[in-house]
Amino acid sequence: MLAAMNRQVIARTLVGTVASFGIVFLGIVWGAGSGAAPAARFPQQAGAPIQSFTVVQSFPHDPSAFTQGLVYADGEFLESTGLNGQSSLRRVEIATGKVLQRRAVDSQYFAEGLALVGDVLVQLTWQHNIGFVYDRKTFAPKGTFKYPTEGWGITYDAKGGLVMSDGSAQLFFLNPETYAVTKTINVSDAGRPIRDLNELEWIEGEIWANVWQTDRIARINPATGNVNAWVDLSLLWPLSRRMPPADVLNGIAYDPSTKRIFVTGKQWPRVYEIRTK
Ligand SMILES: [Ca+2]
Repeated sequence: MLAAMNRQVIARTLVGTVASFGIVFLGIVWGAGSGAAPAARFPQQAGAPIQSFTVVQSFPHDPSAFTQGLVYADGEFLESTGLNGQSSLRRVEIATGKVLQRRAVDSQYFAEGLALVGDVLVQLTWQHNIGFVYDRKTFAPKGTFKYPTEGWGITYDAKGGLVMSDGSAQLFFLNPETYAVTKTINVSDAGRPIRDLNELEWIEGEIWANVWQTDRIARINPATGNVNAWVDLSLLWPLSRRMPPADVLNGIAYDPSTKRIFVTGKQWPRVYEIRTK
């Protein structure tokens, strides 16, 4: 009787142990594959299709660059980096990652997204409600503008206009001369708001957005805010292999003349040219 009870206890304990390991194992798989995002961030059952990718090629990237904005222009990258005391505006040689031109941002500011609007560069700050405008060629300051929200990402193209994110599920369309808000859209997938929209890029009429703390990019319909598709980049540089100080995936740039898409992350040592599939 005692022996039988013991066997039962042992069996229960074993089942419990196996179950615990199972949960831990699932947790590891989930963490590695999803960017450790809370499940609530993404509709897992209904929602937009999830796309995979291939890497066409990759390039060196300054591993100290806490990338907050990435723009392609005239065969080079323009980049905004964050962190207080390390924030900067840069022009970067794509093939080598060499910083060709750099302007430091005052250490009181934490720089965020970057957009090229004609002859000027527009750079956001995180919590100071101020945007900086620079001459595209010289990086000389040309003015500032205010906004009431946090500043996260910003992108511009002549057709789609100037669009900014603030970490919420909302995107703000700005007048590219006055920076006044002209329209907002709410981003959702299958009716669920997609928060933490970060670095942005206009790509072929869609707004692509990094979702903070995830390895996914939302491809957003600018008219409705609906997510057309997700690009799952969790296998690009899996979290399990990512060592500090490398932080989250952030930074999307597009070369419309060759249809090349570039992505990187905060303090990542590479920039990747990717193709979705
Ligand atoms: Ca961008």
